[in-house]
Amino acid sequence: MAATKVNLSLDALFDLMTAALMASGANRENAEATAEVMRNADRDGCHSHGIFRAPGYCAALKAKGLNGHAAPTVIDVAPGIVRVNADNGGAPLAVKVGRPALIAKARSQGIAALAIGDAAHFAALWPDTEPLAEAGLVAMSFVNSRAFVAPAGGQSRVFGTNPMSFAVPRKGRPPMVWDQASSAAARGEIMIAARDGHSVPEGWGLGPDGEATTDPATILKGVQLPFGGYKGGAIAMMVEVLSACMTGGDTSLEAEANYPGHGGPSPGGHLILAMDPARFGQDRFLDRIERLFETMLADEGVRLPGDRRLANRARTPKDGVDVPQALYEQVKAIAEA
Ligand code: NDP
Ligand code: PYC
Repeated sequence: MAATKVNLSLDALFDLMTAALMASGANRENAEATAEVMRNADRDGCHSHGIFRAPGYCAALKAKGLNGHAAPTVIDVAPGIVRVNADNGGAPLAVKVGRPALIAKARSQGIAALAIGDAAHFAALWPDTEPLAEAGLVAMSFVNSRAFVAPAGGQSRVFGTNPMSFAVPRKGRPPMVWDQASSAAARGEIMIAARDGHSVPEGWGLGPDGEATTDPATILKGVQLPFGGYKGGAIAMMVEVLSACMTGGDTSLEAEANYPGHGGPSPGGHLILAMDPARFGQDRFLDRIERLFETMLADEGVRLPGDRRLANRARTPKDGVDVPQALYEQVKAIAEA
């Protein structure tokens, strides 16, 4: 039976999550930065990283596993590298604070990196890259989390679900942005399947006994698998190196070992790259991108990544977002406590 839903406007969703985060110990600046990213995830139809994550953020704040009064600082490390010391706060505020310096460096150097080693990332990644592409830059973002995923061929947890995002500016249109886990599925999708009593496709994970299973609760106790066998496994490893080892953040294994078990995010590594096509001398860049996409789309059955998200974005300001009643009551109770 389908769960009862409550329909919320985007503003009501934002206010509810901001109130819950503040009631859990965040100041307004930290709460609003995090609530904005969750609201935008639900707005765009990415429900595994919308209000679904609010109870986890609140639990981490209450347990002091996440600094709700974080004051991220920007450090100019090198001509092409900016670092944000995130003060063990949430990634959304750290990224927001570091973005202007990243854009300035990418424009002056052609390519630049933003390194964050002590922020808790519990969100979708496209909010990291989309604003950079809106500023005319090609962007990539990489983040690790706790150890949930086995290397290809293995059965032991080594990697996070290690997502990455890629964004390209377009001529007269919103940027093309893709954003995906390097596991066969985001953990959030498996958690939602377990909550709603659905099975999941084969290939998403193994049980604690190492046997393949389609039962989400068993996979959550066991291990997730990379997408596409050894190819996804290599990407998971690359994301681990770029996000954790290049920034000094915890690897997913270290994050797991240090995890206090509050159910929310743990600090880890996060790297964002930005490239300026103009500084690469590519004055026909936007036209060539359009030609590439036109050719792709001429093939029936092809769509661009991000198109589903943009369609939801056009719809939800009018239609609002449906939130499971139990989740709504949970977040409301936190906000009113
Ligand atoms: P999905 O598999 O749902 O989507 C991955 C990408 O593929 C999206 O850009 C999507 O675009 C695109 N896509 C889907 N179907 C098609 C198609 N038929 N043709 C072309 N493109 C397509 O994402 P995941 O489940 O892997 O990840 C969901 C979210 O979870 C992401 O936002 C990710 O950042 C987040 N996440 C966060 C983690 C963290 O540690 N913070 C860890 C893991 C995941 P569209 O959206 O338009 O469908
Ligand atoms: O959905 O895989 C996931 C995830 C991990 C950390 C945050 N989201």
